[in-house]
Amino acid sequence: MGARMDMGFRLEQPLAGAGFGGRVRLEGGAGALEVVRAAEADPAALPAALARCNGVMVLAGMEAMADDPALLLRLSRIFGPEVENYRETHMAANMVHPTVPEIFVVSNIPPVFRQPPAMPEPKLTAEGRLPTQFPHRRGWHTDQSYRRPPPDVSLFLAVIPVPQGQGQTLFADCTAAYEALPPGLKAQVDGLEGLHIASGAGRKRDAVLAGIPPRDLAPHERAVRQPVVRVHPLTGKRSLYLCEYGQMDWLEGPFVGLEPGPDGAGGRLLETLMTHITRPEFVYAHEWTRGDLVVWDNRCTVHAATWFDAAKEQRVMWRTTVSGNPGAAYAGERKSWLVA
Ligand SMILES: O=C(O)CCC(=O)C(=O)O
Ligand SMILES: [Fe+2]
Repeated sequence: MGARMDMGFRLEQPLAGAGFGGRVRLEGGAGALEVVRAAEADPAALPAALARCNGVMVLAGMEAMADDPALLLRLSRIFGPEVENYRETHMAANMVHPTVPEIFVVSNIPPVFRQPPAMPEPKLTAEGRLPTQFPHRRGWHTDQSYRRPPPDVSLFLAVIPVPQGQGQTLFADCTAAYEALPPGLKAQVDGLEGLHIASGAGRKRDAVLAGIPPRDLAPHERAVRQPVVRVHPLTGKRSLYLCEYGQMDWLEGPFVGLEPGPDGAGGRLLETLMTHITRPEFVYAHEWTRGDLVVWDNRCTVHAATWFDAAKEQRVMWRTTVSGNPGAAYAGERKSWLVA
């Protein structure tokens, strides 16, 4: 289905092979500069399109951003008032773009050297497909959910993608997943809070299972409570807000008030919910082409990276993170993650 929007943007929904998401094109086949200018002339258009397609939007043909990274920054500002400056937030310097500190570089080559996730075991599903459902697929998360307030939107540009068939990014629609919950589970998650924490804090599931003694955490590193059901500030829709093994507190959580730990009732509930969220009908797998820009809404989707052959292939992706409109649940809060 195609729908004409203002300023010559056209939104085609849903994304190929998925039940949600959309592709946005500027009529006339123009490149990144024209897209940025059109977006700035009508700043509500692209955020409205993102909301309309439940939080994942693809803009192809943005390769000019790789030569002019300021264009990515300008487009990011359309999605919210604050674009994170990774130098100011003390991200390791090798992961930050040298001249545009709002760009976080996800890459397996120098100076970043970030390795892809492991290949799932087994490599394919019983039907011979790319595994996407948790727990066969691991690594599902929403960006920086260990912060209060958490960020709203991420933009991810393929500067140097790997060949298709590997290095995909997977997305799941947490709004549709919430709506499809059986009534009993829906009642159980309403009002429930998750305990989110960065994986480096030593409380991910693997660390707890391995019996690694917990270390003392500074206030800005501690787990934060997040509502399991969030209300989107633009659409009013409810969606599930959760991560799995790497970004929840598996020592004291993953849920407030439920039996903690990997074998507790809370852990079992989290596994049930993540398995539900990542059911095939809620998932989209993006195969990257150079110049693709994918915009996702961290308030109502989760995503996961996939394996690629890092011994053979080079992958360079640029991410920006936009915040400032987390919704009424966070009104007036100071940032939990700033060093006091
Ligand atoms: O590398 C990918 O495909 C996804 C990386 C990711 O999760 C992120 O940058 O937020
Ligand atoms: Fe991410």
